[in-house]
Amino acid sequence: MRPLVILPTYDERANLPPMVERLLGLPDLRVLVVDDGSPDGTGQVADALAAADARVSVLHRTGARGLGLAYIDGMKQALRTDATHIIQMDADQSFDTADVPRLLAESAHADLVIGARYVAGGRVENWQLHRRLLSRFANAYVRTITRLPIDDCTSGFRCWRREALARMPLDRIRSDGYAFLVEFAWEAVNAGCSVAQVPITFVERREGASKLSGGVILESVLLPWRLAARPRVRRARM
Ligand SMILES: Nc1nc2c(ncn2[C@@H]2O[C@H](COP(=O)(O)OP(=O)(O)OP(=O)(O)O)[C@@H](O)[C@H]2O)c(=O)[nH]1
Ligand SMILES: [Mg+2]
Repeated sequence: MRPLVILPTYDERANLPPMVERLLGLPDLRVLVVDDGSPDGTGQVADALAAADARVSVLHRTGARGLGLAYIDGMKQALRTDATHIIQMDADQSFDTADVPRLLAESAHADLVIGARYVAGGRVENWQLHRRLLSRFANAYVRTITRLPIDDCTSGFRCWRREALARMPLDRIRSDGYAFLVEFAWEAVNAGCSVAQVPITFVERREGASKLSGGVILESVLLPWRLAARPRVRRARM
């Protein structure tokens, strides 16, 4: 098993070093940081981490920034390596690196494994009531409109089997932020990927600022309707 963790970063200079250090404590794991020219110098912090350890590499993006664009470029780069599993994870320490082995173990049974808050055993800590309600509502809203059979489709903690990710239409996924996560999950189900969820505990970030904006929310409100109207392919299961 040769897992690679993609960490998208925008102004995460305080969060990145401790996250990378913990990830490198896990066996056989490599890290790809995808930075979008963070004004706070996270890109240089990432370069220093890469210079200190060959298991870390950095993709410096230029041009339009965005979580979705960063992930697409990071995934393409990951697929050019010999990684067997590709893991998506926020770089803000909201997810516990100690859960990575649990997602990897479950990926023996599923093409896509989601670290999920809204399943039995899953938890959210330190989130203000309005963020909790927004996130729960968003998931119920998406499920109702798109019939996506996933309890936590806005979680940014996911593990892909390489073969499954390689078959995803990466250039077709255009949305950003939470909408990107929803659209990607929808495309995975539509492509016949098997999806599993493992319960995780999510902790609100302690360092740095959220990038959640009105635009991100509006895009997420509209996306499920676009997905509901999108033709379903229903290919054979992978
Ligand atoms: N490369 C890149 N990374 C981004 C961009 N926007 C957000 N990120 C990263 O994506 C991850 C999730 O972003 P957050 O700001 O934590 O968004 P969130 O989790 O929805 O918001 P919080 O609940 O406040 O944490 C973090 O690692 C961010 O640094 C971007 O435009 N480019
Ligand atoms: Mg976050």
